[in-house]
Amino acid sequence: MAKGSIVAGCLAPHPPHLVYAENPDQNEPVSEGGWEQLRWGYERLRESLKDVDYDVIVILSPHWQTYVGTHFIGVEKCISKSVDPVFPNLFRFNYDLTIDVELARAIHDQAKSEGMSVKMMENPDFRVDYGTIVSCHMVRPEWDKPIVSISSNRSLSYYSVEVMQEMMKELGRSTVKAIEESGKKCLLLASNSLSHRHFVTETNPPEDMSKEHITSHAMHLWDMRMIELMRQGKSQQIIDEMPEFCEHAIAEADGGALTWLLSAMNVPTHPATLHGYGTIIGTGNAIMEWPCHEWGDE
Ligand code: 2X7
Ligand code: FE2
Repeated sequence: MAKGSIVAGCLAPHPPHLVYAENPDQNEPVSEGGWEQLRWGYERLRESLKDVDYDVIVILSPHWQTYVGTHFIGVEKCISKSVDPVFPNLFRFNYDLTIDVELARAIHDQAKSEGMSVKMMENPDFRVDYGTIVSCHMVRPEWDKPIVSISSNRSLSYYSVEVMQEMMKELGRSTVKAIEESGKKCLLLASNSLSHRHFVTETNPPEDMSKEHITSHAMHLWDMRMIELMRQGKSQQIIDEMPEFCEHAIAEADGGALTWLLSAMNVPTHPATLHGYGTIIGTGNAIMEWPCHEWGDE
């Protein structure tokens, strides 16, 4: 069997506003559009991936929060409605998705053998979080690929950002090892915004773009700094600066997804491609791609 691989890694933010603005059949609320810069960014990402062959999407979302270990969905078919608890007016999405339980279990087993606390989530009535659904929908609206859904173990809340980083680095190493042994080609998604300070009131209508901007200049500077580091291939520096970034920018990378992604790609020195940047209720969001399939065997 040929060795499996990560074909690309992406930073794929998940504000529900993006799906709301797209008006797909699965979502109940109807919009007049909005957040086009980001939606055009996702268009460019989809275009870039269109001829890349892969079997499965592996995603870590900060909105599936687990406090005892990292969990993996272990149910093959998930069909239900996902409602954003903060924005039920924007996101009530009927989903029908398939989980690659075999690969999920392989990552789980590998992480366990490295001493991590892990669990397969086998409740058939489990409600998939909106972060997972939005990122997967924006990257692959056809929903024709199985996914592996990984929870965000909130070790930052229990311990510190340093503990979170160490755990996510190990989870990344376990993820790539299991992928290589599986023989599968995988697209990895870190589902998170960058700076995450948001407005506390909503405009009417929510898609009124005359009101959309970053919450502060400091947040803008952090977002631009992180994007530049990604564009320059300075992944190790991103990991090193993560504690300050999480604290100062209330960054959603606090859920561990970005550190996990960088670790799974072996902390790349290759530049990432920026497909789009934009704000959503004041938070900073970048769509980035590391095209690993172009790098060859390293
Ligand atoms: O989950 C989110 C987010 N990360 C950023 C902005 C708005 C809503 O939801
Ligand atoms: Fe979020």
